[in-house]
Amino acid sequence: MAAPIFAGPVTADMVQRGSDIAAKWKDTHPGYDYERREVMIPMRDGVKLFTVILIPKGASGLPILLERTPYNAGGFDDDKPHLRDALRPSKREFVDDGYIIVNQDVRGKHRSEGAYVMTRPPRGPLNPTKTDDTTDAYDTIAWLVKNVPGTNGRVGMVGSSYDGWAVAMALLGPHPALKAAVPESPMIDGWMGDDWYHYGAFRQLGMDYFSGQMARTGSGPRIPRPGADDYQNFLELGSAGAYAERYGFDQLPWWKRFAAHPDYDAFWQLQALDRIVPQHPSDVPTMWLQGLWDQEDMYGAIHTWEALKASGHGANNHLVMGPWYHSQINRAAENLGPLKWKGDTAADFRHDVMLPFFNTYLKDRKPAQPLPEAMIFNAADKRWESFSDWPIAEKQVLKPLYLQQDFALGFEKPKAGEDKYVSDPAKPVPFLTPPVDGADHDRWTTWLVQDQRNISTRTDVLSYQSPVLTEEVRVQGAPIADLFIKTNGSDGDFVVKIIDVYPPSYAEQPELGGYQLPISLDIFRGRYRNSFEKPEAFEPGKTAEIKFRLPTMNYVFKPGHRIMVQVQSSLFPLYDRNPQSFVPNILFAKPADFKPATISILRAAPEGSSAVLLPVVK
Ligand code: PG9
Repeated sequence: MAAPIFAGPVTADMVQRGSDIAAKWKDTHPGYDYERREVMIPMRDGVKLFTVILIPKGASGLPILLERTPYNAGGFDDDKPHLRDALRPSKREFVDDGYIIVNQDVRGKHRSEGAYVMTRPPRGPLNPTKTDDTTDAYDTIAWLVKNVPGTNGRVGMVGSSYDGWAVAMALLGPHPALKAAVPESPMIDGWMGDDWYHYGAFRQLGMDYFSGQMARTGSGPRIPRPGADDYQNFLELGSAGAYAERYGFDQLPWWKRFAAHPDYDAFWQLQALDRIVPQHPSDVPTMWLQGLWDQEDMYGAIHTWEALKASGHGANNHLVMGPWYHSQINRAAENLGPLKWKGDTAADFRHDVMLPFFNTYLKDRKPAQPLPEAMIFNAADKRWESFSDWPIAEKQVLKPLYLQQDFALGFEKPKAGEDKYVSDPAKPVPFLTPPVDGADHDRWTTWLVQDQRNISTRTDVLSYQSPVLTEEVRVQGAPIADLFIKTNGSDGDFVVKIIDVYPPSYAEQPELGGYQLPISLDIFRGRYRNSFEKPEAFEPGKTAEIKFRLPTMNYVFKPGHRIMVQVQSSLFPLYDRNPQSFVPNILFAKPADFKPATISILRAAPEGSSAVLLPVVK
């Protein structure tokens, strides 16, 4: 017999007739050492931006540290009673020292109102509205100094990458309360050498960013992958345009603008901040900071700083280059891949240099040492070096290191001769050993220090090597790749790498024996060799010069090591394949356009000798 159902009295309080969701929940934060305010700050056009303000309890006379971001200003732990635990570790030094921390969503992202535009160009021909991220930063700072309790009325701005771009934008017309700024790895010129292209070669692995950022106001999806290996996924789909079409990118207005401008035309030039910032130089003390192996924004900080210095604004602008991958300044940095440093180079730098830099202008506290013009890590000696005039022009010569017969490398000019390889778009050179997973953070952030032995024996990679060094070769500055080539294709890419080859056995760190460590590398799309705006086909059989600047080095090739230079024609699938036959827009190259090409590197030609011009110092 079934047990009787208990049928005691049902009282009214047992029954929920509405919803179990609180009518109006108010956080109670017992024991918190800070107050969290969420406000909508009105901009001059009435649009309101979502802003999180974190005020230490009892704040009085504290400066504000502001970061503007498209990456969800409110998206950090708020269940931690101590502010230093709630925030990213990179803000800890500032919390400990006494700062009010403010994060804001840029227009149209996450909880901010308004329309989102990808790295919205400054007001002008590309942005006919009355607002941009200069005015939004200005209006935000004006509101903060008026409305936030406990401040001393001074604001500093910080942020990496997109957020670093937002700092650079604020500097185009800063509010008077903005007293110091640190753009970290800022995205500055998306065509020349930051996120989207490098010298015209498209970084197609970044396409997930397009959907992630612009499919929704919040976070968007990653592009679905048919297989686990992005080398195969991208190869099978053909061109970046075919990839975009398959995954519905025509829904993204940005993709349409982007894809219509593969060349360095007005669309790119009018948003290149290394051109624009020096036209509107500010008096705000600014530290332009980036990583020496920054796999995303290697170009922006140093080029903007150099342009400011060249136009006479070096006095309030400083350059910092750390031994870091992209944004590693905000993470632990005891090592970069297999390269080990003495201590946490990021935390130490933030504590010993960046915080004192802000404190100088936001708290009138004199630093122990004034910040030099440039501070650049020397990864060979594993220490920071300070420069009062970078690069040390009078001590530096650009010394050609020639590609020589039998794949030797040396400072003596070679005799005529050439080395050939077949670049086959059906078998592009991988930038990372496959399988490649574009979402693998560890491999992505360290690919620039990956051992190049993985590809140096390929027949389509030319590896030139110096004898074992008997004396150190010290380099400080930006090297230049200068190749004289012939190809039977009508287009082609050129990758040049400067590599430190470790001794075959290396007792200090045995796993580095024979390691081929890239110190500086980049890719150049050959059609832009004469003009970035007007691409030109190669003429088969005619010598062409491919000359481009490589990333800056502050390094010592030590006795016992060798210097290597590698030349190849693809870095796949990070960069899209060059079809090697000239088409109007490589993004939309058709399968039949992709053709193998035989490429000759002329060691010496009447026009010149192929070399890497090294910034050697005595
Ligand atoms: N490198 C990223 C990015 C910046 C700007 C535009 C697109 C991408 C970033 O880390 O924010």
